[in-house]
Amino acid sequence: MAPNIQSSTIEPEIAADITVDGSKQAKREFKAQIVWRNVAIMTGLHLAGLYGLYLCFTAAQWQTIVCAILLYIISGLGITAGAHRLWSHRAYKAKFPLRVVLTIFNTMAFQNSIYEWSRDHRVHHKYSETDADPHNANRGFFFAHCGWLLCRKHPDVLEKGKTVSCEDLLQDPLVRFQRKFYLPLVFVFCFLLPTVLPNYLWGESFFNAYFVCALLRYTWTLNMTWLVNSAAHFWGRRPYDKHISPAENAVTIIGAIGEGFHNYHHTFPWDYATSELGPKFNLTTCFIDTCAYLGWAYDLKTVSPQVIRQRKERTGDTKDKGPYGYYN
Ligand code: ST9
Ligand code: ZN
Ligand code: ZN
Repeated sequence: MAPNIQSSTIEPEIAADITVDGSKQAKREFKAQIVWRNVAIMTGLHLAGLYGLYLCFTAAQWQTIVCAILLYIISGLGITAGAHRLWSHRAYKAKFPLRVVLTIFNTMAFQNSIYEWSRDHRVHHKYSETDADPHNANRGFFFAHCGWLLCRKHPDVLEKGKTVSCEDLLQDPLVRFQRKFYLPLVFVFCFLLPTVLPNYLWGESFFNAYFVCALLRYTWTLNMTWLVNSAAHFWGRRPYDKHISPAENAVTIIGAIGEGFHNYHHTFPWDYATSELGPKFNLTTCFIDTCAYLGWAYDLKTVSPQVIRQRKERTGDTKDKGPYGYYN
């Protein structure tokens, strides 16, 4: 988002390189710069989300709560089936009507434009757990979760990010349109409609609808997404590649509607199902399968069971059978 923002410098981090003679030499000094505007907005948003949760138990109608849950799933699909599996990884192809639906769902999620989200995500996969990874988990749980959105990016992200091609994204007119009119579209789909529809359809107050269906639902969906970068890069089994941090994480498998099979996903990022279990425990895969049945999604990419088995034998942690030891 807008780069002309107030920021301040915190603890310097020295990146050191080992030279040929073995001595350490300071290569470059990197000072993380906090963006206070983002800190203020995110703090306010989370406080408002908590107030929305309070309203769920005190004042909101049950239809409003059901609506918030549905909007969490819908906007979540805009990230998982849209920005992630379709646009970032090209794990399947989608016809125009499905891309329109996913663009609307994605805008409702307000997690940066499809272009920006996919660019950061491709860089995350290519330079995972290095300074060039926008949410480098080696900088700690909080940084990977949301700290990376509260400070300026490491110079390596910008520098090495240039090596990651994103031209294909801009060839999609919907991606270009969403990027061009991003903030007005976010206002309509993330905040206005979730506030107005509950009032129009079942007479909920604008106040309750705004705090529950817009702010609480948005905060919740953000955190379920962020957990994939934080929790699923720290905790869980690694049956496919024990040498990488991403793990099969049960909480995010459910909360991020199928995106928590993260050891599998980083090993086979092109698989549209993000898991060898197919649609099991994976609402997003069920959604894409349904779209494929309707003819809206096609060319679904998968990995053969033989390749998966060989990879598990070669690099997997043999103690780890997968989530809950479900498969081997
Ligand atoms: C949000 C995103 O929450 C969440 C993403 C999560 C990803 C999860 C992935 C896990 C797998 C999928 C699981 C899905 C599960 C879903 C479950 C759902 C139920 N490469 O960024 P700027 C260059 S957003 C190459 O401003 P600063 C580029 O030239 C929340 N180049 O950097 C760019 O200019 P332009 C709401 C790059 O100034 C320029 O640098 N949004 C790259 O350091 C400046 O870029 C917010 O809170 C790159 N990767 O600012 C907004 N990146 O764009 C927060 C940058 O014109 N963001 N460049 O081409 C900001 O305010 C700022 O971005 C900043 C950094 C302060 C963080
Ligand atoms: Zn990851
Ligand atoms: Zn990915």
